[in-house]
Amino acid sequence: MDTPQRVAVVTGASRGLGAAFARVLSEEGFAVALGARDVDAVEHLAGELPGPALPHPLDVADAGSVEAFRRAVAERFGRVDVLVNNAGIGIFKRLEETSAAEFEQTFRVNVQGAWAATVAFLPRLKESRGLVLMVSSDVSTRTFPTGGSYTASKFALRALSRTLQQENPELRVLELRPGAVDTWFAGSTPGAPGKDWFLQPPVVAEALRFALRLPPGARVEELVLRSSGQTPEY
Ligand code: NJP
Repeated sequence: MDTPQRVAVVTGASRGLGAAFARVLSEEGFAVALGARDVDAVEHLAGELPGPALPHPLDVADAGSVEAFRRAVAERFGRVDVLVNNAGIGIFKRLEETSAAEFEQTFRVNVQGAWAATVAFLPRLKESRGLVLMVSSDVSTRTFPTGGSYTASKFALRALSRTLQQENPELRVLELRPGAVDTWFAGSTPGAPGKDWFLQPPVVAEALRFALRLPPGARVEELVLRSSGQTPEY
């Protein structure tokens, strides 16, 4: 087992926001466990980070995969100080066009996946009085046509975040609520036409750096971060 450097765990670390959070954590001196289904991508990212990294397969919708990831992190690092529940998907269709399988998968990844990763690492997080970053959305309090399954999942993630904080006052639980970010989200491509005003992932990851650098005894519970090019809908 490596020496007890502070340790962070990132779900959905293979690209987009997850990779940007991992970079900030590594720059801030954390050893970083990188979980995603795309193992090649997390291995590549691990090679680029300035500090120790553990790339590992992870499907947050699969209980056995979450347990294998937890065990690998325990064996390699033995502690957890930060958990970034970032893995997420979005399927945007009217309610009557959304299939049961699509609805179920959205909740399995965005809600149950965040719950599963949280409870897996909770004992270590409580020991370290750690930080849990829930990557939620600016739509965790509002709805729009075709956003039914996705917004419902983020409303649920908001409820999970708040319950986690209430049940564990020693933790710092941050519900991060970004607006539109230029990633691969929902089948998109970074830099695609019409996305020039979107936030870039490294900008959003600065919110994590801010939370990490807060003095002990203070916590940010919720943070909405939108591009100045986005209409301010509340
Ligand atoms: O999207 P994308 P983002 N198990 O598609 C992983 C929220 N958000 O970075 O498994 C484990 O580039 C997937 O990895 P892989 C959004 O709801 C975004 O934008 O290898 N990991 C990849 O690394 C989500 O919670 C916007 O396919 C799984 C990552 O998730 C978070 O930001 C706005 C997985 C997705 O990368 C990151 O999304 C907003 C699974 N079963 C909130 N399924 C936005 N982009 O505009 C997927 O408000 N992943």
